[in-house]
This record gives sequence, C-alpha cells and structure tokens, in this order.
Amino acid sequence: MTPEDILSHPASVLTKEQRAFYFANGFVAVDGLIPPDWVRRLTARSNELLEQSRSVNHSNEAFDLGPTHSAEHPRVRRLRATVDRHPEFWEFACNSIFTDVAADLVGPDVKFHSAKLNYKWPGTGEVVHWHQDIPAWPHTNYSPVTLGVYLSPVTPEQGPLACIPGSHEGALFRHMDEEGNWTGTISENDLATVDLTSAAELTGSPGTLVAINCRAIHGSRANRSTEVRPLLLCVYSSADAFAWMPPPTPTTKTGAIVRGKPARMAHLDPRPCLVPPNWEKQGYGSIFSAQQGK
Ligand SMILES: O=C(O)CCC(=O)C(=O)O
Repeated sequence: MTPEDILSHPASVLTKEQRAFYFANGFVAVDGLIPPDWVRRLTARSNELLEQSRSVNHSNEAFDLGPTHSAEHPRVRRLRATVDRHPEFWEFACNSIFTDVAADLVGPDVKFHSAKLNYKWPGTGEVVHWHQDIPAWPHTNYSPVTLGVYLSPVTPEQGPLACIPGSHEGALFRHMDEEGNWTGTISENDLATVDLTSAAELTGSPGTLVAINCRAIHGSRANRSTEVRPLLLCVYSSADAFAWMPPPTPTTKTGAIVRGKPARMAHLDPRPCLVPPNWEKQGYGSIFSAQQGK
C-alpha cells in the first residue's frame, strides 16, 4: 500500500498528526503510549529470560550474547525471535495496542515479519551504527515498519534510538564493504552525504512507542548511564509487501497476517534495492556481530 492508501483508512490509536509525522519524517515516537500493564508483563518475561541466560555460555537461537556475558553478569545483547520465546510476546505482537499501531501505519491488512528484544547495557560501549533496515530484508514495497517499545525510562544517557528526518525518502545505501561482505552499516563515504546533525533522539518514559520506517536511517549511541535499556522491537508490513529474499531473523510467525486479510496481489514499488546475502545459506548473527565485523 502507498502512504496515501494507508491514510485513507481511519486510525485506531495514533492521531492524525502522529501519522502525518511518520509519513513525512520516516519515524515517530509517542511517549508512554503502551499501557503500564503491558510494560510490566513484558518486563517480567524479559527478566525471566535474562535469568535463564545465566546458564548459557555461547550465543544460540534465543540469545545473542555480548563479549562480557557471564553467569554473574548476564549481558544478552539481543533476545532473538522473542515471539517464539514466550506466548505473551506473541500476544503483544499479534493482538494488542501494538498491532493496532501497526495497522495505523501499514494499513488494515497487516503482516508480521520478525521480533527481537535489544538490551543496551551500561559500561559495554555498544553502539548501533547508522543503518537502514530494508537492505537486510528487502520487500516488494517500502511499507515495512519497525515498532519498538521502551521497557524502562530512556534519557539521552541511555543511548536512545536516533533517526534522520526525511531519510526514508532519500537513497538506499549499500551495507557492504568493498569486498561485498555484509557490514550492516552505512559507509563513512555514504554518511558524508547525510545531514547527521539533524538526527532526532527518541527519548521517553516506559511504554514509549517508537516507529521507524524500513528506509529511515537510524542508530544509537552507547549507554552512558548505570541502567540497562531494554527495547522490544517488532517488524510489520502491509499484507501486500512480500519479502523477496530469505529473512535474516525468521520466527515461526513470520508471514502471519495479524490484522485483516492476506493480499491477493503484491504491491511493487519501482525504487530498487540491492540484493543482500542469502541468509538461508550464509546465516545471520545479529546487527552487532555484523557491524563489529564478526
Ligand atoms: O537497539 C538499538 O538501539 C537499535 C536497534 C536497531 O536499529 C536494530 O536492531 O536494527
């Protein structure tokens, strides 16, 4: 669906201004939108899984572990495929206010793509470099949106998500090095063409919703506070967007229609996208391992 088609359907959660902001800028943040009860439930599930990670020594299908992870100090960088880790994560993704927000931004027929929970730990210096999402998982159109919810307060010290306004309407950059190895990041040369000073930092209280279009340039600084920053992220698209390469982070729910009905026709956006590695063959670690060249 085009933004015009999407906007022709009434919204159920977001205001007219919030939707207009998203389509004009490529992102939007709404402070405290997700109700406290959901934040509490998701945090409880997250804490249980962090406890489980104490007995895990190597990254596996559930946990992407940071280099300093230990039983005493769990340092999970990413909980992978969260919707497969506990039914409550799937309930949140497929039948909650979150799903309603997805429909406000991709239209009434909503396809689920993937989910993860990123932890940004204090003292680890972990930075997410500037990147766009869609080069890793191209679709027939650019409706895919990453929806996030902060599970704790996020101030400028915690390394909030930061987005470049309007970059979703600009170029799609190559996220590979000279040899064609996937880096998951925009090169220095390409970044020189982007006005990074315009970056908007998306801070907010627990339950803050962030929505980032798949073409928008975004990243986040290191966490300089003393508190971890847990951020749950789910990707959705219009039902008429079809992935044309294997997904890097599949879940058992990838491709599920979570609102409305399946599409009978694909919507093809003429703007091209480079072909990423075939993740089914090559395997995918995480954005952290890709950006750190591991
Ligand atoms: O966790 C973050 O700060 C950034 C997450 C992100 O952009 C990603 O995982 O693609």
